[in-house]
Amino acid sequence: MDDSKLNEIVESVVRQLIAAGAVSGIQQPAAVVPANQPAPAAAPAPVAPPISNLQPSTSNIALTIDLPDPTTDDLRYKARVKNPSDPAALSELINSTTARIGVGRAGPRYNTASLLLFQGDHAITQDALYRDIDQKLLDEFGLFTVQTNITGGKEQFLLRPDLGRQLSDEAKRTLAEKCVKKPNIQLVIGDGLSAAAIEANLRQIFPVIKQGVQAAGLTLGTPFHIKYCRVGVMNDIGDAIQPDVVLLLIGERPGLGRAESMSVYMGYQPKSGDTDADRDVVCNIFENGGTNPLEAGAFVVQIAQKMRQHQASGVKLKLAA
Ligand code: B12
Repeated sequence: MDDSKLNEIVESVVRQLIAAGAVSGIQQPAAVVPANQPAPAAAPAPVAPPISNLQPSTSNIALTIDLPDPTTDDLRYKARVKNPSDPAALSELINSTTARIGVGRAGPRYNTASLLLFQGDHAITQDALYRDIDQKLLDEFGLFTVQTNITGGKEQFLLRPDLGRQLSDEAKRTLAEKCVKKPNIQLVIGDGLSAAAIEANLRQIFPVIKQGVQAAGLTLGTPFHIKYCRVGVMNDIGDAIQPDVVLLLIGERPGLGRAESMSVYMGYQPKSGDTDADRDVVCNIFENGGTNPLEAGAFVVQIAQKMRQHQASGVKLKLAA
């Protein structure tokens, strides 16, 4: 399609958006009035600027399209099937699940609302992945930070899971200096694949684990935070601190629009060479629909006690218990 045809289509869409009141903030210089039309005498009807004028970097025109946030519950779970034969049943179905159902279609394609929701949810996911855990939250719990062998930021973290499983030399020195050695339980907080997951759950789960460990008469090591953290780093933690049990709170890989899900990975005396077969996990920890963080806190302390009792974790614990 040539540019003039494309411009025509874009201009027609913008005209319709203006007529529908969905567009504001277009400041049109006189020059955008087509040359073959006489200049309007007064109160001109809005005329869509040529496509080149819609790019703020090349002109002083700012185009704002105000649409409601598609990720709010009201819009996310709105039935969009045209003329459903049983609207009440459709609503019930939609309310019974967080899955994307009853979204309707535009011919064989998604409708605009579904597309915008996908894009909004994708942005939530990206934010959770690329953001660091809020420093204020870490300070609230007195957590100091050490790093794995990732030196190239989140991009490298995503591309090199192997480096995210190794504590840096500096981290090992810091742990040697600051941490109580050989505690019964070592609690560690890692960003993993979602900072939002730690931010959503730490305030609830941390005190429950702390109290649960104390109530069981066990010692809790010095808790800390690992930046650029993968599950396998538990081995290096075990080598550095030699606890009975490591509890690693870590952000799970986010789903589309769901970034608050956290896991606790656990291992009995983890050490170099251990694999996931030596570990256990309590997953999908989040409020309203997942494993409640308060319950999860109590549950992981129980599992830790079981690990100590059987001196095993992972597959070995399943065989022993
Ligand atoms: C990605 C993923 C995988 C990937 C891991 C690959 C990778 N390198 O990332 C693959 C496809 C290999 C996988 C396999 C399995 N997985 Co898986 N996995 C997930 C998923 C979707 C995300 C995990 C995550 O975000 N981890 C956090 C990041 C930061 O960790 P990471 O260091 O990058 O990656 C490690 C962990 O993901 C870990 N891991 C992944 N799955 C499991 C399962 C168990 C039991 C353990 C101990 C560790 C583990 O393996 C990775 C390498 O160390 C979760 C869903 C969820 N809600 O958490 C399920 C999930 C954790 N997996 C699960 C299961 C059951 C398994 C399998 C046992 C399935 C099977 N029967 O073979 C295997 C065993 C895995 C193993 N490593 O030995 C369950 C665990 C349920 C439970 N409470 O026991 C979950 C919760 C899915 C579910 N809802 O059923 N998994």
